[in-house]
Amino acid sequence: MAKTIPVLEIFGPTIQGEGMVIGQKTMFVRTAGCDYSCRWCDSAFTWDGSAKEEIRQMTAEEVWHRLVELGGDRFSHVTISGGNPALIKALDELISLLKENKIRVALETQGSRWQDWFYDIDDLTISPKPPSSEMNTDFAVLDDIIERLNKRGRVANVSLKVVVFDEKDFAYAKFVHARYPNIPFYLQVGNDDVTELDDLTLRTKLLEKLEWLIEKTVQTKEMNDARVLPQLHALVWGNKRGV
Ligand code: MET
Repeated sequence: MAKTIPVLEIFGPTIQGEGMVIGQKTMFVRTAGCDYSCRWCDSAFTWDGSAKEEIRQMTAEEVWHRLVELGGDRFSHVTISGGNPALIKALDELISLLKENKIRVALETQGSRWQDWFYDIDDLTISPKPPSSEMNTDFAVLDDIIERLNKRGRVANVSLKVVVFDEKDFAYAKFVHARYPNIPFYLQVGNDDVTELDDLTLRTKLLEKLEWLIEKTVQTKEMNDARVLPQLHALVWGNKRGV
């Protein structure tokens, strides 16, 4: 029997709003299930049980058919996010199928689990979580992940991204960047207001936080090679799901 993937949503084409390929036109596949429960998670429905009726166990072929049904020939890039997609070994078949169809594949994970298919991801964003998440980073696991990718010469396909809400998070970001100095490093403005429905209010708050994060970064010598980004999707569409 074909292996299945727990899928919560498939949508697009849209653009990637975050990280190393910000602005890239892409489709999204969001998997269910996470080993984390970040305090400010913007996709808590992937792990808190609130959307469990929406989870579909899908084969790689079924996911591909749905992507084509939605996107037709208007996409060449697919982003797999979650939840933590790195919990799902069975994603190997989907990744192979996408590549057979000349689709570039991006994936977002917190770096708490290794999968051999990490080697096949074109744009792999590893996003260890800072103190404000109330999660603890297992640096032995993260060291192992980065070492494997380094040994295979995957640096051009990988980035680290740390979301920053406050001073403690910024100190954590400095620590992570210094620990893996050869990996392209992104700082991202945190969104505290994942329930804010007024887009204008949200935009104003997020832009103020962006200004703060830029100021911190320009004043910090350890961040000379860092890139600071907002969540473009939050600025454009607010907290709406499926965009
Ligand atoms: N868990 C993944 C990450 O930390 C996917 C996005 S978080 C909702 O990057």
